[in-house]
Amino acid sequence: MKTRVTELLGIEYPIIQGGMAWVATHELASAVSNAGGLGIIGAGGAPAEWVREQVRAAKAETDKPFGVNLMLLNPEADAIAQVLVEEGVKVVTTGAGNPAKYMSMWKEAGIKVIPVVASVALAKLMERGGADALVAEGMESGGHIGAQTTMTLVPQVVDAVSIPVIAAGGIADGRGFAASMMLGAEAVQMGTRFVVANESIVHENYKQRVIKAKDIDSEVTGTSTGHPIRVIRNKMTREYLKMEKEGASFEELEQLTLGGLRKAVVEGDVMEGSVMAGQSAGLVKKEESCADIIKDVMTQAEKLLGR
Ligand code: TUI
Repeated sequence: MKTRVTELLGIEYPIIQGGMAWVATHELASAVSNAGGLGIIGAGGAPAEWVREQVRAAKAETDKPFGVNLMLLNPEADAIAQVLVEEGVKVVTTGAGNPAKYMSMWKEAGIKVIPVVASVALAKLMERGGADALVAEGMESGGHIGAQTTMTLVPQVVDAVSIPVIAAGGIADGRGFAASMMLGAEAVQMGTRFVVANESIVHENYKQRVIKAKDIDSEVTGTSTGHPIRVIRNKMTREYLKMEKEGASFEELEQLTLGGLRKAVVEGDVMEGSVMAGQSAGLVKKEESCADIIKDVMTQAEKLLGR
């Protein structure tokens, strides 16, 4: 399936993998790229030198294009932005902020820049700043989220810009893919479905928690602190939401989630850790290879779209 996004990135299928902190390592990114999508290494809150090593490892594992996601709240964001240029990374996505200050440096280096946006305002700003495409991410996504849903955000962003738009948030199968195309998107970004991939290095407990998740198991912490984070319900979220209701301070709430993603991904503590996942967790049924995930999504989507 050819779109402006497959042409821009030189990939076979218009599927990109979310740049998930702790989860999106070179193992996952190279597997998605080798399967014909765009794999992405998630810098998350990691140091710049970790990102450099990850990029080098991915280069050794695939000849296909892959990208890196720079999470803009990372204290080493400036250094990472530089590492991406030094290592010749071809595609960069950004999250949780406005990447304007890095844009000219990346464009001069020939990097394709794809900011993740959660509003029409930032989408327009990014197009004016030279972005090559955008990921429009609805609040169905896991992790740090905006306020709009995918169903309403994607067509509004599509109407507001002329660069290609990639839909994200709540997409985990061919139906979500086909719906995204109907909304005017030219690719999708999926995170949660790839969390449970064979090649994903997350703890088995994390994968099983995503697979077992029902529709109503998705919660948002941090609404009161201005950092809304979508996770799967557990002991931590029950305590967090109770304390939030009782008017706990920012510091008290932060204490509950500090290091929580690492605890869940690395240690497999899915009761007290932060099990970040999108609302699509309820659609994710089994662990399989990245190649099988992409094949399944594309087969179902092509049938629905009549191609
Ligand atoms: O970035 C994400 N999702 C994430 S980042 C993350 S790591 C983290 N962990 C703990 C606390 C905070 C972050 C986990 N999940 N998605 C992309 C995304 N970007 N969603 C929403 C936004 C966004 C929100 C506001 C982008 C820009 C923005 O404002 C820009 C401005 O104008 O400053």
